[in-house]
Amino acid sequence: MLQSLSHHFKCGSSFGLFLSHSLSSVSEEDLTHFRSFLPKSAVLTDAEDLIPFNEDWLKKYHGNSRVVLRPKTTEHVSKILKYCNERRLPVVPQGGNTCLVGGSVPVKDEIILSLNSMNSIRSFDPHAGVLTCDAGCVLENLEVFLAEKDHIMPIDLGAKGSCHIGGNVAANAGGLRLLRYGSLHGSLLGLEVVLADGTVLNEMSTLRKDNTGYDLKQLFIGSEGTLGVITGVSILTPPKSNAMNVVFLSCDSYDQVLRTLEMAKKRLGEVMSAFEFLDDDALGSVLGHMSNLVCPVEERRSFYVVIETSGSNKDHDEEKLMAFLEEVMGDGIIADGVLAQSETQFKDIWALRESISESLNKKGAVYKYDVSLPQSRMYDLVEDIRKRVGSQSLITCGYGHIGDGNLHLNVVFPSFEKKHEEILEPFVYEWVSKEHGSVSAEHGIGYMKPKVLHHSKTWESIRVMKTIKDALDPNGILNPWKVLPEKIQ
Ligand code: FAD
Ligand code: 2HG
Ligand code: ZN
Repeated sequence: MLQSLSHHFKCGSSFGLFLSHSLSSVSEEDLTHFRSFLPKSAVLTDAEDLIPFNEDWLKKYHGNSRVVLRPKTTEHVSKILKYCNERRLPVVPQGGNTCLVGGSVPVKDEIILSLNSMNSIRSFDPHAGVLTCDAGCVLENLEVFLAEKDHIMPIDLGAKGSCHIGGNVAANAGGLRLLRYGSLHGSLLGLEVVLADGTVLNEMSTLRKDNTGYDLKQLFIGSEGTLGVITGVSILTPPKSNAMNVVFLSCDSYDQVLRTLEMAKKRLGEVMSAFEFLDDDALGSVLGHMSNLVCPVEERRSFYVVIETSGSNKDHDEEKLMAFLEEVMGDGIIADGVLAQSETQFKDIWALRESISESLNKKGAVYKYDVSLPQSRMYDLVEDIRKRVGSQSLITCGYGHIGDGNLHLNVVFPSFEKKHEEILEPFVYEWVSKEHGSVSAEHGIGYMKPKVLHHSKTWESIRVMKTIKDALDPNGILNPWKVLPEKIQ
């Protein structure tokens, strides 16, 4: 029998006052109501069934929800939210649950609203390259669909087999192709969003240009489920490139990685579609985890770079790439390098880069810091953390989207413990703040970082964010305790 409880939490207002939202817990009557309009399979209450929804990918955050709702239509979502808003029932929207900052799981016993039954492709316009689909479509499925139409998704990431396009939008995920195709703020053309009170906001434009009033969809990109539930997405997809190349290079110092980047920007310019780096600890972790992969270069070095080119003319691109490789190798910037000679090699090189997270997750409790920094200072943070942590961590490594100024610092301990966290935080955030970087480059704020949001945003900006949150979700039912800090100055 479910008990009706009442949670109270405080939220700051622009005047330094604290408003208290009173939230309820799900009762038997609520479940009966949900079952009255949702199919039987759309209301999960069995404890076993709930486990994967209550736990995040890192196994760092654990919620205690007693019900997962799996709506099949936008109308279902609207009815659920209208009811929850009236009953003050808190709701966590959930996509593929691959969030790395604890945003996709409940903090307490919030209702989990899973979008995984809303996964239809709505339309594809081959002339404009515009795809419209439900928010619960898995990213990889969209890629497969588009491949047949000679198009690609403008976003790609290691979690593509599980993450939803709606989750990508809600997180404003960056990933491996941002360097070429820009952020979702540019490629997203429209959204369908259900607001906290059940209102369906139809912003499903397929137009590239539309300056009529405020561009409301932008508000929901990166809002992490706190402003509305995304149910539909309209996105601009680029044509598939005829010529794709990938190279794996090794370097002895971080300075050489930077010089390679500088050279690649000059020499590969318009054909470069990704520039990623990893250190030898990151590579060692993947090689230890994926027995089918080998180090592409003969000798292990301190750093590696993955560069991808995509263009329309194979000969032209290869000529450019070879000239670039000769230059960086001739100048001694690169120690060794491999150009993928087959589709398999191409995939294997990308698998090395994309599997780093998964391999580290298998080793222990991973503390992740996803930061934007001036490229010249990026690896100093990894070195400083190595010194600070000493032999206490199992692995400390750095990798990421260096072409976009985005470092992933990962520190692995045997378990999640306060004493480990205290070695790393607030040190990392203060370090990043001093360099005028961002404490979250692409993974968002979630439940992990509301307290450190002020390191990258002014209190004036945070107060405006709170004003927007209060306007769209006055009862605070959408993803409570996420993104905005409890106390606002
Ligand atoms: P979830 O994890 O389910 O949710 C993410 C957030 O969005 C939560 O706050 C949730 O409440 C909210 N949300 C989800 N769906 C909706 C919706 N329909 N409406 C409103 N709110 C919603 N991120 C990057 O930026 N770049 C990367 O390269 C990258 N690589 C990754 C690799 C791995 C192996 C993993 C595990 C994660 C990676 N991530 C990366 C992190 C993560 O942001 C992405 O995987 C993805 O964008 C999350 O999508 P999801 O569907 O799993 O969303
Ligand atoms: C990546 O770029 C992802 O591989 C995950 O953003 C980074 O796990 C991480 O820290
Ligand atoms: Zn990343």
